Amino acid sequence: DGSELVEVNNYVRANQAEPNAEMFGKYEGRNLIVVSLESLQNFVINNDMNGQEVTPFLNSLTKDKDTYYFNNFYHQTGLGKTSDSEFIVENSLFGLGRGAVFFTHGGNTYNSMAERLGENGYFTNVMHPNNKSFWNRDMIYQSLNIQKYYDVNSYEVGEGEAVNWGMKDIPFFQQSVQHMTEMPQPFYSRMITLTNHYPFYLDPEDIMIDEYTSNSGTLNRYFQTVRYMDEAIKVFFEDLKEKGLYDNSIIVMYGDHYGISENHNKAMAMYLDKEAITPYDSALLQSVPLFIHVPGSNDGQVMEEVSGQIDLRPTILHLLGIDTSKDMQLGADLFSEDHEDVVIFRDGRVITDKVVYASDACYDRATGEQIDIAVCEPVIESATTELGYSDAIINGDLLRFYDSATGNLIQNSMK
Ligand code: GP9
Ligand code: MN
Repeated sequence: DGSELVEVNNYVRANQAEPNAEMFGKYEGRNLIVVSLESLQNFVINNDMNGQEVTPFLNSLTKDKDTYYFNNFYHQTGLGKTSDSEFIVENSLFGLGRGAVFFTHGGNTYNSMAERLGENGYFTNVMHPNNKSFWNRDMIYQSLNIQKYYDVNSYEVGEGEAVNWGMKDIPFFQQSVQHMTEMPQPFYSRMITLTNHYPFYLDPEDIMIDEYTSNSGTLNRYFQTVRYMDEAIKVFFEDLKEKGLYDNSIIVMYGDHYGISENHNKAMAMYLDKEAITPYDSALLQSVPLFIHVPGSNDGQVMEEVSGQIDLRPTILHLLGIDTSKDMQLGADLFSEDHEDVVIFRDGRVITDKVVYASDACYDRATGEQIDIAVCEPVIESATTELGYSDAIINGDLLRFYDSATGNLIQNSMK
């Protein structure tokens, strides 16, 4: 009810992170490209597989003068997989503990990142070569105020250009850049790749590295589809440059969720040279890479802040000079001094710079040793609070009663 909204609002206001004054608005007016990298986990970055580099292009970005690479960033998705990551990024709220919020609460009122950008003159769109109703996207994109969805009908999928779940990433990126040349600027395009999806098959002509050799065909092939996706991103950057879209854009790329589940722990342990994968290891393996690539910034760094997908909305909007101080967000700007080193998973696990809480046990972050559960109590409590508030907002459709322009609660909700 309304009193719940009052409580959530008080919590959000009290925990807000001040934007970094130097970064706020630094890239105002640029196009925004956000790329969801299917199933990409951080363990492949700057790593090799039987002596072969898995992600040469992304590795070069980790050392690039125009790229902030976050190596301690985590996905926070649940059963909604890709759609959960979309939801988290757009709203800076969690998905739900059961089912996919895209299906169950697609008709709610939201104050999405797309809505904010639209109010600020952006042409907002999503690009993804799948059927428009998959994950209920066509419905919820209306609630998220996304102006156009470039679904599979916006692409020409030629002979041999589809694998696994649909269109291959290279032609997808090429045709997407073509669409971008025809968009009004500034635009916000959120792109969702598809090739690096379970079961991770490729046509022979797209294979660039060998399979790994373990008892898991899934993990063995994963390196190959990741390698293909890396190539596709390289082609994407080249195309943006060629079409004159590169210099005036910000490109944010992140892994949407894990690709290798715990069913493949034995093979993962072998690859990572460990005896076994513990709950502590599993939690840390949920790290996905985040790249914030800002052409011309000359400020590229490796960022070690513990963080998650929920932090993207405020981070991005602040770079573009859009105020979020009235918004109902649970994440915090990654460039803010106030950003805390903590990430909460949808299933209640928590990682900070000091501890990992997983499987009802508390671990020392640095050593992986199990420690007294009392050390984890404060973070367990704040995880319960934040997940509870997020659920309250979604289950009660509470943003109906919130005027995000003024930060006022709408009186109806007080009855
Ligand atoms: C489907 C694509 C993959 O359109 O986003 O979905 P996933 O299975 O990863 O949630
Ligand atoms: Mn996905």
